[in-house]
Amino acid sequence: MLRLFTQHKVRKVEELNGNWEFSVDGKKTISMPVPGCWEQHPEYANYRGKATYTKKIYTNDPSSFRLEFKGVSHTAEVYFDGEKVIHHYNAYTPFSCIIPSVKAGNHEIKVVVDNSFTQESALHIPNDYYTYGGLIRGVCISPISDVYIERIQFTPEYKDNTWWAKTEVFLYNTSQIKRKVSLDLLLADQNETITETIPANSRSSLSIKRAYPRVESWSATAPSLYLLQATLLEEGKEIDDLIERVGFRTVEVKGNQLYLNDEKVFLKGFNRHEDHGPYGCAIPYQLMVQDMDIIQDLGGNSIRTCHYPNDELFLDLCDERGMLVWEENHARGFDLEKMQNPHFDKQCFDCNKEMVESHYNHPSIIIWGILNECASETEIGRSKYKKQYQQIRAMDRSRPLTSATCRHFTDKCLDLPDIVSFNMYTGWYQDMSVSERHDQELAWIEQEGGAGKPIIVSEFGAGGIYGFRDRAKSKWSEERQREIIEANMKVYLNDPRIMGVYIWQFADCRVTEEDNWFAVRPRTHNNKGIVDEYRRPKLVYDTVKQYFNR
Ligand code: ADA
Repeated sequence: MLRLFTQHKVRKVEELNGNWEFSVDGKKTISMPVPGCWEQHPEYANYRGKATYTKKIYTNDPSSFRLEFKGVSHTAEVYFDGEKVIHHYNAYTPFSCIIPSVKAGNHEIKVVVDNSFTQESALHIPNDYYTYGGLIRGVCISPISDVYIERIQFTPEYKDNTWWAKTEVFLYNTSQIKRKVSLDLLLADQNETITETIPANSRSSLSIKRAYPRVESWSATAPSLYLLQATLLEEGKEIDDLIERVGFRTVEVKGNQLYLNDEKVFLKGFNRHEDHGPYGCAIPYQLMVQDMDIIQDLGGNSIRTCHYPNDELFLDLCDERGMLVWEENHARGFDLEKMQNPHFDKQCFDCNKEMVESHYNHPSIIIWGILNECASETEIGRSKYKKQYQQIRAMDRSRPLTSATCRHFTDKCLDLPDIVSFNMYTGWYQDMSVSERHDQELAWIEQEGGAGKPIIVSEFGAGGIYGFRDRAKSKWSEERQREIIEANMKVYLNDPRIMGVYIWQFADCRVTEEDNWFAVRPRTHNNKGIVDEYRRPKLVYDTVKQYFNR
């Protein structure tokens, strides 16, 4: 299952999930499930390097094919019948390629996957989360017309007491002749047809903007969703289609507050890594649902996809549950030296483009975030932040932008985002009064470019090792974790100057041994979860539930 709804009726899409051949050395071959992380196999639990996945397919009809990967961790070299068809870096964004003129018969797809830490990998580095290996999200293939729909972008707007929306459909004519096509759009029982002649070997976008007087809003409490069906025809024959699922909602910053459909929201959130015990980052759908159920049981209404774009399947679930999402690009804790890796800028820009283009239509995503705790205290860092904010704003003006900083009192970028967010570990990394430190932080934000903006405490928390109970409430005990988190929630949840909090973190997650992370992370895990990596609740669970449900 790639999505929670059917995306095609005309285009025949075959999912390639299931067993693939897997080999590290080219000699020994085993069967490996896709989606999945190779770390789930006892022999590869700690393997970091290259591996090859292979899948045989058969087609009756000669055609061009579109091959899509929802996520490969972290670098993919894809071959079709031995010929390289695409290279992709970054585990957390989907990518696809067109394979032209495939003959009928048997064919082979081979993916050389690499999760090594090398100079060429600027974003996947030893870190306080684990870079797994494998085809971690779904794969699909489909015969594709030489004129087809690449993607749809749906932007709702509320005007004159009714919902409107702009629908942009991006088409690609890969043939060598111009093509006269018509596009049928169906949304909420309202139909439109647009005709267009697309020049040879070129892209084109068609757009319409119209009112939808009878639709219901999408909101956290009533997340109404609608299927937007785009069908492409040539001489009356259906040649391609794409179905998106959309919601009518607006997100706006007004003064120092965030509004969803003109209603002020306070974000009671969790930072959630895609990591779940033996499954690694390839979380099965039913466990995604369990995470959602737990977060809603705790009274959470928002999830921050720390620190990378999430699986579309999970975002579909957030759309259905009315869960408000801060989705962010792939970055955690890059100092200036790491931000100056020669591959850094391009890998960030590629990630931002793929994140916004592939996730634009999710109504649940209300905030785009970038560059968690990177070198925003430097002029060079500032120029990189500024370029990335500009890049995302050029792609999407319908959502506010933010970035979680830890460069307290030195950050040079607070004037750039729409929302100011900061990470604070009072009581864990620094022992002082929560309210005093909080007042210091807000006073500094006020002076340094954040005045008048919405403010989010994007991370606060403490470590608690599941099962470690201690009368002395020493650090790492569940008792101390509960005590620190309660002291922080008491301050933040009663401060009208902030419009949201995200607890660090929802669940424990595996971290890398490299760069000595093991030395500061007992069990080689980040143990700040409210639940552990198997979703077993810690003492703090009921305290969080009590405060978030007040
Ligand atoms: C930082 C970082 C998180 C995590 C956290 C911690 O704020 O953004 O990814 O590493 O610290 O657990 O210390």
